[in-house]
Amino acid sequence: MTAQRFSDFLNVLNVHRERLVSTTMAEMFDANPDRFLGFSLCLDSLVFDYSKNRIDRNSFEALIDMARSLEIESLRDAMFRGDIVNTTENRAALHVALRGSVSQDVEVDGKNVAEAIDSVLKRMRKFSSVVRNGFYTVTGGKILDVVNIGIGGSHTGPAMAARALDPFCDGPKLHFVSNVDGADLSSVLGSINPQTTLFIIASKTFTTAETMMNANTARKWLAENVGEENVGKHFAALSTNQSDTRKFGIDDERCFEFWDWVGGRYSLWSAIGLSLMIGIGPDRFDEMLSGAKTADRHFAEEPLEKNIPVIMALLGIWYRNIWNCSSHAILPYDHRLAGLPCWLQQLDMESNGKSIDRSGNPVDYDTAPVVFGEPGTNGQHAFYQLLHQGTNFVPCDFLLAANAQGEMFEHQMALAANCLAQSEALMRGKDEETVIAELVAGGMSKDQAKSLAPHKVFSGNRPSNTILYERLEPRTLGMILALYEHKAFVQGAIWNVNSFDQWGVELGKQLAADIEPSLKSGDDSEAANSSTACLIRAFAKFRE
Ligand code: G6Q
Repeated sequence: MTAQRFSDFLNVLNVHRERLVSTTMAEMFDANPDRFLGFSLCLDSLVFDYSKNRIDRNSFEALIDMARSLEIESLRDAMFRGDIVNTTENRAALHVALRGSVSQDVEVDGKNVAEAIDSVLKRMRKFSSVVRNGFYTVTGGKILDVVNIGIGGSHTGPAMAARALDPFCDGPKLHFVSNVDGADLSSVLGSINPQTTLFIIASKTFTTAETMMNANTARKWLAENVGEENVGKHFAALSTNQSDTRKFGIDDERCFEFWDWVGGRYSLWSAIGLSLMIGIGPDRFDEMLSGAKTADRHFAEEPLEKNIPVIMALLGIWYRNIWNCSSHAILPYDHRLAGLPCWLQQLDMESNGKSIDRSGNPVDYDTAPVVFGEPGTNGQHAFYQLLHQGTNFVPCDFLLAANAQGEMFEHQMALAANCLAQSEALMRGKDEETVIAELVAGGMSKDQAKSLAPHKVFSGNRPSNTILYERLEPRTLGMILALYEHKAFVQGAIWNVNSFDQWGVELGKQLAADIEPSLKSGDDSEAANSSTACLIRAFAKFRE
């Protein structure tokens, strides 16, 4: 029997769409007042409400059947076993091992994974404690500022988590520099004292152009300020490439290793988390790992129909492939999660923004949607117009903490009310009759009300998930992030793409290396076309 493919299920799912297309979610709630109970799950201190989706029991079961037929469970088990799931790079994807979620005997290249992780974690704990306690001294004494220099996966995770866990950051002040745009580095350099700063160069390869340029500039700046002989102690490195970290002048004792089986965008849990660990302390970092482990266990053990990341993934696929939604909004009503949409953008779009399947053939269906978002309520005053009245609906994830850290009661109630109101408004909408009645009650003539009404109608029936959690603590953050990682995994497995490579970022890098000399010299003769040539010329002119 030939293996089943995702496209084999599209017809079945489309039949469910046809059946549901004229049924509203509001009608489904009316027909089943207990709908929430049937379409929600709890994990630890987190509630996942997916009842405001355009599904009924039959379509939900069809999605689950599809996941089961496409052997999601065995693909998941292969990842947890350390099989080569990243086939184009011939690597395992063992980020789950970083939170202790794989068996103790998993080996890669003859080396025990759990032992390797444990030994680096121990060194990270020791180093971060010494830095936090002020026992690691540099030119000006103890470390007061830590600057993480990295980009992509070596930046987004720790920067997002440091912001999310800011109330727990009781160590040196954390800064993050990623962009090759000098504005990024210079604004940080302008705010720190070189004598009391530790730079952490976070780069798996230690060859990434932006990171190395920022690292070299920081090194020069330090040498000018503390003397070349003192520079070394102001640096630590997080990398798989120890020969280059040595060449840069960083002692092995301050080089924290990770491995090629940790993908960049999955690396927060590895040595890449060192800056965060210095900020929040090793115990809280452990709590974050333990939250992620709880999500791992849930993903690995719960049946598909009770499995939060599986359901998140299937709903995403339902909207992407059956309802043609090309975007997905991440709406944290938790200001500290402001970096989450950006982190998820990379996670989803780099993992699953692919059009070639795992066997090298073009896919004949859509894959990852565009992910975007802003913290509530800021987004409400910007792009929610489109969410409520745009021509296509955008599936949304709302995230809400019941308790805020350092809470201001009135603010928290207003924030939470807005969050619940938005998902309700998206679902319920407002019909023309109601709009007219409201306008007339407000003193408008019936004719005026009728002509204005179409602009004020909300079609409603727009789906969303809500993730409600007790409080944004390290453990909760770990759980939320790992749930989303597994969601991306399941989507990639169903779309049959390799979620762990990112060849799509290479071409631009190659061309930048070709173009940079022309920009420096102002000679456009090598430019590939008239657009690039003229832009090089105009650029040179503006710089005269
Ligand atoms: C993520 C990608 C990418 C990577 C950066 C930084 O999954 O691989 O975002 O993290 O390009 O790479 P280095 O850590 O090697 O500098």
